Amino acid sequence: MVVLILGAMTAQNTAEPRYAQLVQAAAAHLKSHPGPIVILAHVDPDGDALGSCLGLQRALRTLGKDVQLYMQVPRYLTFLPQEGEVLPRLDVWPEGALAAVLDVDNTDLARVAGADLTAFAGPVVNIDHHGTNRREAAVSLVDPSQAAAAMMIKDVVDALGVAWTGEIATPLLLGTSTDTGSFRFSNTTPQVLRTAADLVEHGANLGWINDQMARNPPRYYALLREVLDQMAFSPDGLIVSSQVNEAALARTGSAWEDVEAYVNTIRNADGAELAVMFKDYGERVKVSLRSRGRVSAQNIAVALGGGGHVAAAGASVDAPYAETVQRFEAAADAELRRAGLR
Ligand SMILES: [Mn+2]
Repeated sequence: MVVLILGAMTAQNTAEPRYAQLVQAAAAHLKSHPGPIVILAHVDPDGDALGSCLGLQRALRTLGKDVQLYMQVPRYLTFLPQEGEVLPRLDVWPEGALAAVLDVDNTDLARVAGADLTAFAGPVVNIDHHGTNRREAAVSLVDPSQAAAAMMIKDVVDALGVAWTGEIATPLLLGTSTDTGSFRFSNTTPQVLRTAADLVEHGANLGWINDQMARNPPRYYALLREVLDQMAFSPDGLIVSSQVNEAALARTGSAWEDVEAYVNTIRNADGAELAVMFKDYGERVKVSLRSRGRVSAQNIAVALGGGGHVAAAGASVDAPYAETVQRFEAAADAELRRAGLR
């Protein structure tokens, strides 16, 4: 009994300094680097990617550092950076640069956006929370137990000794919030809430973040009306579906990227284990799948020639709408039977 407790304590005591040491090493590398610092994240950047990059850039700039951040900011996050803070793409690496690669697995260089990292021979500081990260950078601050990369940047900013401002804390709170589903997902650990509390204490504006994130243009509601009009349940209520086609986009002034949000909206329907959105391009149909966890969206997507995760997956089917629906229903029925729900 005593041995077990001591063993647990020892494991904890050796794990904690390791993370703290890596935070210090990352901060020391960034602080002592004499040349420009280029900050990059992953393709299709999310709130954690942008929030982490912006928080680190602002912190390093208060130290007088030459920092450049390259990213294609998605439309729904354009409220966060100031004008000129984020540049679209780096073409030529500046002399003596250091690359800070955030929220992206450094082993998958193709997933690094904003610049060609394969053409870069300088030092890389990688700060990330993906379990597949092989820690191959000059400094790899990697901790898969962290819910958001932004939480790790918060620790690095503390280690840099930068005086906290709301401008630094707010993007880090946004990253922590978006990677935890606004503090609703099961990864919302006590540490997440402590980090968030610290950031609010440092001046982060949670109300402003939520207000900005909740802003929908009029076309969102116009397309929502179309989505709800097409919303349907399978006879047993286990599958909820909707569909959008080119005509619906034209009627509402929407683009295909605007359709992404709605599969999560219909997924909230009580009793439905699976939500599916059909994006009807005419000659082919994109199928977006969301599961509440009992059925595998991935299995259905794979059966349709696509892929993804258990909770979220998708496929592009080279067939007209009616045929795609038939194929989907066969694949979904097989998966619901496998899961013991039919
Ligand atoms: Mn992340």
